[in-house]
Amino acid sequence: MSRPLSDYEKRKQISVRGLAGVENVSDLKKNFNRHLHFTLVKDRNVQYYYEKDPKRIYYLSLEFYMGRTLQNTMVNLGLQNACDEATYQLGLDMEELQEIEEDAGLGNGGLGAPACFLDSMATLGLAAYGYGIRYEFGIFNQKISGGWQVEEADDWLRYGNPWEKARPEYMIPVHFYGHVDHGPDGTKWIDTQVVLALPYDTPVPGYRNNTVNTMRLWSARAPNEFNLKDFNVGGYIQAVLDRNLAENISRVLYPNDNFFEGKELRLKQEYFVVAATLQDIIRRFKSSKFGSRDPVRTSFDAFPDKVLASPTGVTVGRGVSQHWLSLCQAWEITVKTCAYTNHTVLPEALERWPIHLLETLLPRHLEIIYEINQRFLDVIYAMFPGDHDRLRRMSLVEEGSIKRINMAHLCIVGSHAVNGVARIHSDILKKTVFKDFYEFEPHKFQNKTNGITPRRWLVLCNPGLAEVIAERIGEEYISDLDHLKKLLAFVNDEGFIRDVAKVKQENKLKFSAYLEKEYKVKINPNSLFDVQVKRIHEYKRQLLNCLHVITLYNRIKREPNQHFVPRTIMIGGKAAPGYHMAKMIIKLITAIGDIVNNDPVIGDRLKMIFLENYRVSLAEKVIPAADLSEQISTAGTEASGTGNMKFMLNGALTIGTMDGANVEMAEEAGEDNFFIFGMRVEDVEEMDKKGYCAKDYYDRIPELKQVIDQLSSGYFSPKQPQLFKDIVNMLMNHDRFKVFADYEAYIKCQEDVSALYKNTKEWTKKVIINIATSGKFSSDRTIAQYAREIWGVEPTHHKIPAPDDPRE
Ligand code: GLG
Repeated sequence: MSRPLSDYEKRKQISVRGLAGVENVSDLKKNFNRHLHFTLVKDRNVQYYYEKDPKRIYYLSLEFYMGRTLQNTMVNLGLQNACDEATYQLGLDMEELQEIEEDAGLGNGGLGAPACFLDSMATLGLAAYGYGIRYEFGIFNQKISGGWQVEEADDWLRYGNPWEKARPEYMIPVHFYGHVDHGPDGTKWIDTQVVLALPYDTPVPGYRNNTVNTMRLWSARAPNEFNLKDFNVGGYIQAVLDRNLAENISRVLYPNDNFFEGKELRLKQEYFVVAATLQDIIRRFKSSKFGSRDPVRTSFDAFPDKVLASPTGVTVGRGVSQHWLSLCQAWEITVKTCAYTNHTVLPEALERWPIHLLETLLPRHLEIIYEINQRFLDVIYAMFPGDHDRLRRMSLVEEGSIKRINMAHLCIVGSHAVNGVARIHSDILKKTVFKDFYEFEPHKFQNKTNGITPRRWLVLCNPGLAEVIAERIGEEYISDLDHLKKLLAFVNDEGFIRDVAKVKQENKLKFSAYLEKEYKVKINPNSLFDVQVKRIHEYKRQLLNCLHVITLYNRIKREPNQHFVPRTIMIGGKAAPGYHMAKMIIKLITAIGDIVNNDPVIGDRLKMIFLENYRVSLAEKVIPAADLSEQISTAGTEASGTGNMKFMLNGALTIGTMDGANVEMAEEAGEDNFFIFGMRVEDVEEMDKKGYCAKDYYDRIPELKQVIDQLSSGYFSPKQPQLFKDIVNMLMNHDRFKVFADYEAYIKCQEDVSALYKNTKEWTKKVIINIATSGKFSSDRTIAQYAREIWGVEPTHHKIPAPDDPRE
């Protein structure tokens, strides 16, 4: 008796008889692979990395300010022209389509750096992963109403997100609360509440190298049994509703820039991303050739050779008990694996978590932190016997009315490398903020000056400029920005000067048309476009800019028949919703605009515009149109800045203080091609010792006095004369950022700007020199340095075969 046919065999018989139609095995195989690759995004890179098993780079960040993805994808895949043409033939307008996409606003501003880094890591062929949180609501949308900022929720996922792919198969549990049991068979963290971390993957394509990396963002999900354990009648509905509580973890981005708000939900977010990511990393490590799936026998010795995590926070904990390592071993691996990048020195921005929050949320971790601190301080004490003050300064635990954990200290102790983000910033870390730590372990301290990706910040946003550059030096500069140096040969080339000036003029016209269409404001496209776009913060000194605008206004009013170089000052940026002074600054900017823009004596010689809802997609429009870039923070306060670099690359000249990356930008361009003014860090330190007295400047400088008196008397707020008293009071009596001290130098420097602007040719020459010397500020250079000097990997530049390559 023959065995019954299997279903497969039956189907095969049917298909042999031709009943199954046109099935073609090779087509199906192809479609299956395409589906795997394009729909399920099971990328061959994953396979590639699995086979080669290179050292993986894990870039952890609470913020990935990505902006839009469509055009970036087309640029990096080399599809832009084809897509333009195809949509055109279909009767569609590509630019219109692009405008429909929502910005992925999962960041606060300055920290656009992580987004640029993902692009560069893929372009350099590194096996890198971005890990963060998939906030359901990104940075709020800013509306201006009656001159005030109003926040609106950023419901960016409302219409879905075509770029992401959920990966429920890699869901990971994260534990919170509970308590610690020091029982006879070891220490256990028990009775915890579990939240699931559901990963969403977004592809990160490199620039024309067929590499696609992954950005994995975690979303919080309540487990099915959430709060259901002891429900009674009626409890069930409540338990289901309460699932929201757990899922709130990934609900919303905290909208602070350079400010620490010690909220429990924020601590949960930080632990959530780190705990989920670490488990994911360890899972990947164990499924590699070096790991073993059997936890008892897993050797973690190779872990630091295969894994590098670059977090802005550090955690340890469950790994220890789950994976059979001693605390000593675990700590050694942690230090070898982690590298810490610091992004600010402002004390109010550094995280110091109250002990009581950690005690309830992460009791076992707090114990381990105490243990780490004890062992660390023992070493310090052995090195500096009797130096109790040093112990107090360096301790991870700060005593005081509220006991706190200093997270920066924990990061330094827990990493093998610590870096700042511009040379001056890294120096300040060594000299002041982390001085004791530098004395203890000088070898850990490094600098990695920030950079930006030339793909988004030139090719994508300024195609006109990219084109005239390519006409002279070819396209190599797009993946090796140092090639821009070749443009120095064209500084006196009449044709090139004309082309560069023409592109700028076209960008200005385009932006003017955009402002008129979207915001109904008319500006003079022949005026000098003077732009300050960044978060609104006292240290960035938008107020200094305001004082200049009012000074210009007063000068025109005083001598209306004099010649003035027409200017349009544009300021844009979001204020943290709880930051009163920043919100007042926005109101002041709009109030000055109301007076200046409507004064018939002024005409179109001076305009002050507030750019509403500044975000990545608006930056892509305004930066290529700018003549002058304002980078005017008090020396020593802006760690690096990255907007400054975007302007330089797009042919704006910079007016700036010797702060952050400005210092290196001026060095590259030559100080003659840069408008530098104001106090240096040393001057600021001097002044701090002597004491800063705003009133001295007010008394001594008549134009400054006039401006301040106008603000106090309600000249710019006639209906509410008292409106700006808080600002005046701050400037006069407790200005941490010493606006008046730089006023005179700033005004003088702005006069130089206007004088040069009259001579288009000389201006454009300096523009060309700036573009030509901006190569250092490519994030490709930044990432190559991180790779070689901290992460211990070599950029490859390799190009892997394309998915439908016949060789595959
Ligand atoms: C910080 C700093 C910036 C820096 C950025 C990226 O304030 O100066 O460029 O990080 O390193 N909060 C920020 O934006």
